[in-house]
Amino acid sequence: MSRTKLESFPKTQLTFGPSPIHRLDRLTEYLGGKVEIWAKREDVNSGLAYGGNKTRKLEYLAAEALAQGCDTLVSIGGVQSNHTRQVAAVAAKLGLKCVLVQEHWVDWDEVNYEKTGNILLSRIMGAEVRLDAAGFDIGFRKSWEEAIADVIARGGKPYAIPAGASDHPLGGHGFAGWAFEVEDQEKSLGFTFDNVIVCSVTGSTQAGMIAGFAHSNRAQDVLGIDASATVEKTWDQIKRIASRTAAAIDLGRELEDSEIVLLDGWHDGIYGVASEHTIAGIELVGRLEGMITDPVYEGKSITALIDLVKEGRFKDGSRILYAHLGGQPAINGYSTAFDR
Ligand code: 5PA
Repeated sequence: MSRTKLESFPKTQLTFGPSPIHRLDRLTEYLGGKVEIWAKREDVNSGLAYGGNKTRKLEYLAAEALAQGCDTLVSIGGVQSNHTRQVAAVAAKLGLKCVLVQEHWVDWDEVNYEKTGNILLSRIMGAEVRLDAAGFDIGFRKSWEEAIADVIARGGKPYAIPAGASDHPLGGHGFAGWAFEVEDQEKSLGFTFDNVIVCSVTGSTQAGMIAGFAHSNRAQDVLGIDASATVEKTWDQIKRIASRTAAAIDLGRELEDSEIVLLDGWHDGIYGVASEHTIAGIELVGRLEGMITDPVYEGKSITALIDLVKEGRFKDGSRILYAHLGGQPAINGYSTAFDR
């Protein structure tokens, strides 16, 4: 059975435990009250530098890094990557060194973009931050391979973590566990959610959920909201990681293409920049719920959720679970988006 198999993989505890689920009462009411909106909060899942979805994924990768005797975590992301900030926090917590390649994924011309938010936090936590001119791409990069080679040349033992901790044999495990955790929480709540809404870019968050929920044939109820604007690439990556994770935790069958649902209407045509519509969604949820979402990821997925409810995608009486994956520190680099 998948769950027992997942539990057999070593894990380093980095989160507080199960992340909380709560009802978004005022957003539910605002949207007519017929569809209930709930949130599961990865943005408050850990005490490590604001947590987020990567902290949960990294529980498995960190265990492997420690078992292999590695002394340096090496990873990559954009300048305002939440992932690299979480890698820096995990390295600090475990007493490891950290080298981060921060690429120019977003053309966002704000004075402090390369100084505030996530990158500032990574610097505070002692990571060696390397700025790189390369643009957005979720694939493997030369700069990352060079950073790994540099650690070896210095006599260190690197543990290589790809973008978003995604395209890695253990990348999907954290969110397969999330699916099982939701099923436990559903038992206490006394109902099951009809759909999950989740933002996707490098793919292992949704892929893990798919691998976990597939054991009870609910994978297709996970609605991925693409924020990469390279939708086919992200879909392929989700499929690959979901299949790999499903095999690793003994799902016992192949995944169907129909189980990987990635909606492409909310990426605003570009990674890392939000449209007026997305900014309005962020403000709406901030004003109704005091819940903060960012312009790169969660603002796009919460706006999708709002639009989908308004479009009548969910039948009356449905309960929708919004996976809040964190990402708030990046907002500090986007103040001008809210200057209206
Ligand atoms: C990120 C990713 P996946 O990459 O697993 O699909 O998750 C998408 C996502 N929400 C959703 C938030 C807040 C995220 O940070 N961030 C990346 C980063 O470098 O931070 C991997 C892209």
